[in-house]
Amino acid sequence: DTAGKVIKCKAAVIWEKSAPFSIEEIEVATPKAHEVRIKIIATGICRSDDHAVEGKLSNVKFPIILGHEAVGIVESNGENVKHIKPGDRVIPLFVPQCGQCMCCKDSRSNICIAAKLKKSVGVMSDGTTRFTCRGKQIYHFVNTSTFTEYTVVEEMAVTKIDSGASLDNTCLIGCGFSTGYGSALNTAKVHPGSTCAIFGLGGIGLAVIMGCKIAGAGRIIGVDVNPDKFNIAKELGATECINPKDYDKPVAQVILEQTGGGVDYAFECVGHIETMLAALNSSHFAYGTTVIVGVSAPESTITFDPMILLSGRTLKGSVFGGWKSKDSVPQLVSDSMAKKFDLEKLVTHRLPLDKINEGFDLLHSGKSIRTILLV
Ligand code: NAD
Ligand code: FXY
Ligand code: ZN
Ligand code: ZN
Repeated sequence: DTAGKVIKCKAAVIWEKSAPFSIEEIEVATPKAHEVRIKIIATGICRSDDHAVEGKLSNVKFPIILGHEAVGIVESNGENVKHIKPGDRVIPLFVPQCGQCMCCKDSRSNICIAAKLKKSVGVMSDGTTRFTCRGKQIYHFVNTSTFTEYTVVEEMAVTKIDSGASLDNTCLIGCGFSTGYGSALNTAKVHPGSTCAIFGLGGIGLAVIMGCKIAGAGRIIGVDVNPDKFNIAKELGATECINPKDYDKPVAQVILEQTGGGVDYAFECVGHIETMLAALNSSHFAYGTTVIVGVSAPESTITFDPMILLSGRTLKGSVFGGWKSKDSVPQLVSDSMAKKFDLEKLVTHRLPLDKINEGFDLLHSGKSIRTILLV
């Protein structure tokens, strides 16, 4: 029985910016009040983890334990944890839902104030961390930190899921699947018969396609500079795919020409300013909506003629697909168990946690969609 004791276990630590993952023995402290200690079973590799390694996410501090897309089992609770008990299957939530703040209480938003999206400093609410390694404090990542056998999160950043849910690809509901799927359904609110363009066909963009398809979109245009992604995009519902490298004019112009004036909904799932502008410029005047999902480098800015918006386009952003996390994740898990969508389509590789660096190599080479690390 480990409850009430410090746990020594294995984790993948990043000691400094751009360094490889180092498999280490760490100590995981007991959870304090309102905190939950979780045994991680499976965790996916998302491009945001790679952004963090490369110092492209604001306020990430090293050394750190990354990872935020996971499924696991509660090992023990701190005091005053109300709705979760040891043994429960859970998904950690990189966007928490405190239920008390003005954003949680407002039906228009899923971004809880406690998410501290732009100023998360990698510590728990008491200002300390629950991880140490070689005598040093190790920082947490976006309320989760899942590239480890055990983690500690706030109760508001974890939700109980069905006790029969798989302890494998269900991890994708913790980020990639839900982010893309919800961007189509909640943020864009794709309507039947509409035309959609998806820039970037990684885990996020492909999940957007799954959402567009379920919403009944008539045309779904996948855009990627890596044509190896086109088969899977079409299998999931893309009606056509465009490689910008095949044209000597801007891809937005190609899309305007092929759609008779632009798309109803454009999604940016890369994280580059150029593709954000291309998405915006490929949306139809008078009613087109563009959703930014990709995360750009800190301090980057975007410039465009305001006439773009004045003439009827809408530009918005979406974090975690607009889902209020604690409320929605259990239902998404149930929908997955009911085969409403197939998470396995997004999984290309499985590796043990020890081989995490190979998993990131696969992401860099463009060979993987999602790699699941089995912890
Ligand atoms: P990924 O690397 O698997 O996919 C990105 C895709 O974009 C790749 O297929 C790549 O070939 C393609 N691409 C690169 N340059 C391109 C270009 N110029 N034009 C068209 N396609 C191009 O990444 P992912 O895990 O799918 O994540 C995508 C983005 O979404 C990242 O920036 C990530 O940080 C972000 N993200 C945001 C949220 C959120 O809540 N908003 C959640 C998860 C991930
Ligand atoms: O991939 C999932 N989450 C990222 C770590 C952060 C996404 C939103 C960042 C907004 C500042
Ligand atoms: Zn992610
Ligand atoms: Zn809140």
